[in-house]
Amino acid sequence: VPERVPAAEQFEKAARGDRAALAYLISAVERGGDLGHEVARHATARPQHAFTIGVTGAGGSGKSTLTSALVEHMRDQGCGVAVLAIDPSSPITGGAFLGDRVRMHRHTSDPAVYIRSLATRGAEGGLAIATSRAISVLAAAGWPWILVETVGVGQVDVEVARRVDTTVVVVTPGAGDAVQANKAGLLETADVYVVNKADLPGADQTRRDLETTLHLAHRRPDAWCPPICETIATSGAGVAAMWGCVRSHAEFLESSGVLRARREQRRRGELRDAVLLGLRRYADAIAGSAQWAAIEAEVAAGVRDPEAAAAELLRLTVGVTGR
Ligand SMILES: Nc1nc2c(ncn2[C@@H]2O[C@H](COP(=O)(O)OP(=O)(O)OP(=O)(O)O)[C@@H](O)[C@H]2O)c(=O)[nH]1
Ligand SMILES: [Mg+2]
Repeated sequence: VPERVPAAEQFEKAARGDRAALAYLISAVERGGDLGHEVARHATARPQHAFTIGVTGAGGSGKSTLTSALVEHMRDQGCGVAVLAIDPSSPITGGAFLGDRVRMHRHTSDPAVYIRSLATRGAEGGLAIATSRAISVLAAAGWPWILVETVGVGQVDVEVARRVDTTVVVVTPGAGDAVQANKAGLLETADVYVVNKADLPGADQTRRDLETTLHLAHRRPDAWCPPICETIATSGAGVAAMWGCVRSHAEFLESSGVLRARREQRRRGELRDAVLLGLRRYADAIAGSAQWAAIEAEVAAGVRDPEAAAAELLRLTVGVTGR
């Protein structure tokens, strides 16, 4: 672990390719606290020119294999790329990440590839906020392309998936993935669909299911029509075409102004998250006060409406005069 040096200096080192400095900065924002906030402030102040791509889908759909194949393809194209593997499954052992590591191994000696996992669901504000901050650090350290692998079946994971510019949703043949992803609201988030494991039977049916879903869906306000790619991640087949789809979407975002709007929207969301987090902490801090205890006792006794009591507490403590 590098010693405590100012964040600005760590960023200079990280931008020159110092892996330890980069790891230190990401760990800092992952943990949060004063140092994490200092690092996040520096990251925001630095120039950032990264484009972020999320790869999401159900467990076992081939996201890691696909990400690895994509990294290989991007390297052939001369792109430097950082990979964030978001693994909420096991904060203790790192679970699936170890498996990912093995497949990613061939990239680890390449100075233009950086791979890192985030597993701390317990970090302040949760995984989605940690993801945004880690992305910001990577961008501020000069990484031009950032891939984020998430398991995208739960609501929280969909939240994480929304922290990127282009969202790639991976489904597999025959598993009812398309339906499942649709239920989770993931298909609405998708900018590019990938039917991975196209070597297995049922790939055509899955493509048709997706086309039907797309056809039935409301027209997107941004007028982008998400393409459907087929890949065999294990052999790399279809990965070049998929990269082409991602590039097309990136160009669309840029030329239409949607990129700017989306990023602004995302930052608004981050502000809201931070305010909510602050309010929650504040509420925890004052929960033991006499004022709180008195009102709480009335609510507990059933003589006072909880909502009205909450409004009163907010007015008295934060000065909020909501409903
Ligand atoms: N037949 C076939 N198998 C594949 C393909 N892509 C990945 N697999 C296999 O599917 C399994 C899961 O692949 P992963 O890349 O670990 O999937 P994942 O979505 O990252 O899994 P989690 O991170 O655990 O959610 C592995 O055994 C892969 O070798 C493919 O295109 N065809
Ligand atoms: Mg994986």
